Amino acid sequence: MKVLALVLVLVGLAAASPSGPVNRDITGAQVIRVNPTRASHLYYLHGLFMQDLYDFWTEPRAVGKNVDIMAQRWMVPVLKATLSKVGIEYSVIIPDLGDLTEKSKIANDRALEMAKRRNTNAKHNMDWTAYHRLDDLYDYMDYLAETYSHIVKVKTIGTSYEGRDMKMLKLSNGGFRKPIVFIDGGIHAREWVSTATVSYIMSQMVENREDYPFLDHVDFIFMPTINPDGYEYSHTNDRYWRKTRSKTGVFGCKGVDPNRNWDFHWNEVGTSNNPCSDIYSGPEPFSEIEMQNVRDQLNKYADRIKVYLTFHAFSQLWMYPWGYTYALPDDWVDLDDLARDAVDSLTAFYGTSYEVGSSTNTIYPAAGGSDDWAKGVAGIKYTYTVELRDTGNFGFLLPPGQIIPTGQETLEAVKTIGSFVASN
Ligand code: 0X9
Ligand code: ZN
Repeated sequence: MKVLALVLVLVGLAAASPSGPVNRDITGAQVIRVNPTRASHLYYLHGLFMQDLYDFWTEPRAVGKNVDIMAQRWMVPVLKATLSKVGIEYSVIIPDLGDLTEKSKIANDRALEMAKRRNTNAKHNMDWTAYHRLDDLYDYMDYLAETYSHIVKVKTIGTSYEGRDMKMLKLSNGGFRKPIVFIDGGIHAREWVSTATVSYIMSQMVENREDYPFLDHVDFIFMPTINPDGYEYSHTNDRYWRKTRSKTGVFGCKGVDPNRNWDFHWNEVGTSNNPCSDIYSGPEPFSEIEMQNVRDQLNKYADRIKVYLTFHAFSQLWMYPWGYTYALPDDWVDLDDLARDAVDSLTAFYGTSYEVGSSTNTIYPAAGGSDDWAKGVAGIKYTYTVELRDTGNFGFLLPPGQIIPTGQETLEAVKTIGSFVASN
């Protein structure tokens, strides 16, 4: 009897987890915006964040910076009461996340349908008016390889936990051992605009090669989604899925935060040992096959990669290491200078503003990120994590109409980086 009771408690706990074993129920869930106006608020919110009871869409960063917290329906009153008790003001920015998510799915499905109808290319359905599924992206990469075979190679660098291909596109117009800019996206499944932006930049640079003269001196490697299982799952089951889909622990909770899984100061700070947490670092460093695969490519080209860019969403931040400590790398001024030049180009396009700084000092300490590993272990000097649009109005549900503007302005930043590498 006691055993049965324990099992029931454990099952209950698992279901209560924000990133629990089955689809998280977002019916009636709310996103609550909090503005910490004192250091004590920040401290309190950080404690709440580490409890893993809620899904923090933006994490406590600094006094005066909004924190957006998603609470499932049954936790909403608890969160509101907690905040009121400690005197932190809040407002509800999404009153029914289930409803909004459904509407946004309908809008994206319609946009996909229209894209398909407009399309005249027999080989692929890809465009940037909607968020596409993995198949469309991969068909497009294969199409680029076939159509631009003199400058493009597409390779499957391995498979994911669930057996999906992991495709990488190399753009090179020849030459011997040119410097490389390596760009990835989609490490966090729900950050769809990241995958879309990387594929947009890839598409522009391949299909309009002559507009990018730095390509005579620099090669590019693109991996638009390095967490394909998570990406697909966020389309089919849980729009807010962040992690990989590996089976790791008790309660049937799945997945590891792939950006806590890299073997550099692994699990030291800003991570969780709870397999149900969205920031679970994994049972060991590089437990995730997808991160092993990307690591192997970064290692393979390490001596030629001058810049590593990894795209996330959202908050509009251009960040450099370190993520595991408040200390800055010795050469932080170089990284800061290039980041500011890139952001100036980005902002000049549509006026979108970005913050620049080291990730710990800009958001929060979090160890085990790919950016830290790329610099600290692979020895790549310029490594950046970029949080794309927006600052929270739409958050993860950035409307498809913003994909192209986001892609255009980010391409400006990448052009600045490409020119920098070409002339150094
Ligand atoms: O926490 C993360 O992994 C990134 N933010 S997100 O909201 N997209 O999840 C920031 C990572 C910054 N880099 C490191 N901490 N190394
Ligand atoms: Zn992310």
